Amino acid sequence: MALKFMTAEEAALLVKHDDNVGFGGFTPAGCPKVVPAAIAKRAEEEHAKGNPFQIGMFTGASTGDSLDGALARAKAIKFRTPYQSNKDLRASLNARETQYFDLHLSELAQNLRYGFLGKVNVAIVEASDVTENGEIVPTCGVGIAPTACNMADVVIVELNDRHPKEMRGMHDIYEPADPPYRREIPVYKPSDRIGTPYIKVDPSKIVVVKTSVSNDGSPFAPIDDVTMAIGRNVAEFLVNEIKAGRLPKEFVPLQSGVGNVANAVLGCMGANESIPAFNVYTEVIQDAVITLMEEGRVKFASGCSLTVSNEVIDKIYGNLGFFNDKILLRPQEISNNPEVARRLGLVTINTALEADIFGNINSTHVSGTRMMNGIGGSGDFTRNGMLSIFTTPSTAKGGNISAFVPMVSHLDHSEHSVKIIITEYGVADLRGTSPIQRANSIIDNCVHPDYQPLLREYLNMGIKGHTPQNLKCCFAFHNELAESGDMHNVDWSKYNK
Ligand code: 0RQ
Repeated sequence: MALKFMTAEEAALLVKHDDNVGFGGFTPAGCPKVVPAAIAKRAEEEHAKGNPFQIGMFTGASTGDSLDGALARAKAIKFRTPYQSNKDLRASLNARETQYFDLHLSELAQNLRYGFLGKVNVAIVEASDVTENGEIVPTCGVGIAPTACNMADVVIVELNDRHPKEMRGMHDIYEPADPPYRREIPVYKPSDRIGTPYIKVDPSKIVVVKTSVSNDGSPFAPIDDVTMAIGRNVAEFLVNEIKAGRLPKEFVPLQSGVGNVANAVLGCMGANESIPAFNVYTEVIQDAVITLMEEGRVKFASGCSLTVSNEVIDKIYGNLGFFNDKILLRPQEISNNPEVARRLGLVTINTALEADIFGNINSTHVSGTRMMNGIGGSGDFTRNGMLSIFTTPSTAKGGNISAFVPMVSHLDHSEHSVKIIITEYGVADLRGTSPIQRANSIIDNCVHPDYQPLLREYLNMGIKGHTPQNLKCCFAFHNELAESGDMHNVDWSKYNK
């Protein structure tokens, strides 16, 4: 059957006010661009006429500015889940104009199928190829695209010729059966293929919009001394774990979060000859992984997206013969799957916004109230990996904020899941330690020297019980930040009355 072709503006008319839309892609990689921008324009036109126009949004994770940014600025988002990182969207949800709920990334697709989140009316996905029998080959990010396409009444495909048809084979599309029929997910090593190289849908649901636009890129900031020191500390810690026999000498697959710290950690691991060439089983494959692959230090990378610079994506597409059997892109339900993370025994490395001295982590809420990005995949991996590591610079905002506080102002990862914390100063190994031992280890090894005396005083206030939290003082760091803009100014006597 012949496919239907449309312009982005015509396709945008297929989306109605109050529809729920599932978008393909993961981070800016592989997200649709021209149709969301056309929907945003349409929303502005409807609003100008006094008509309501808002959609519910399911995405893989964060997206590009032409998706989250454009729709947020057009005030076209009724609700949004999961992870986001766009400044205009962040402002909108912190103003509570957009209703946002944060989910573990592995859970979204199944929650959609279970019917927990309502209908998916329309799917909008980017593809490198689409065939008349309904085979859709994604581009450099998958996300929730398979589930969104299967559930939607209408599937709008942005066929983007920036991505070659020859990348067919780089994806492994698989949706597990739902309970009570689910079986094990048969991924036993990162390179295992368990699905198809395309998403298959009824071709009568498909409309195609031809495009030729690059991913919205966000180049990484240069790696500074603090980030580099964190990277070195992680690499040295892992070498010691291998030497001590707690990590197998063949090593285990690595998951690393997104951003500069992750890139620095990977760079330092690649440079450390005591770590054998390794596999990556993660959600976001970044530039550093591709460099290490070329150097023979990374053998295989399974992820949900190639979140790389446009320069690196061109390099991959220009040398598919080399990369095609070393990279596999999966739906986030599989890349982030708890069962697979536990089976493969991942070393997981994610970044905290703040941690408390007892080992609890806040990854999402600034001062307990303002949403930063969301939990993303950090919970999927932290809870289920073999060895979960959190990294953070010891301070933020020029030193006025200590990343370590008496009690986190919001909890994402509890003391029960967090095994190791690493800053530029060193490593706190929390395995097999009691709350007071954890606190001493974190203060001695990770906390910035400016804040060590204050936190030691906190521990020595004479509070009884298993975990010596002083409920009168535990948010003094946050209160002082709000009042004077500097956590250095904490004076315990002001609170401990
Ligand atoms: O502010 O942007 O104004 O400079 O937070 O901090 O140090 O640049 O670190 O970019 O790696 O982000 C936790 C947010 C860290 C991220 C978080 C301020 C700081 C700066 C950013 P500026 P950095 P990063 C894979 C796994 C959750 C999801 C996850 C994240 C800005 O890593 O979203 O792990 N993680 N996903 O100044 C106030 C504090 C602060 C603070 C830092 N305590 N209070 N502001 N900042 N600490 C990804 C996916 O799932 C897709």
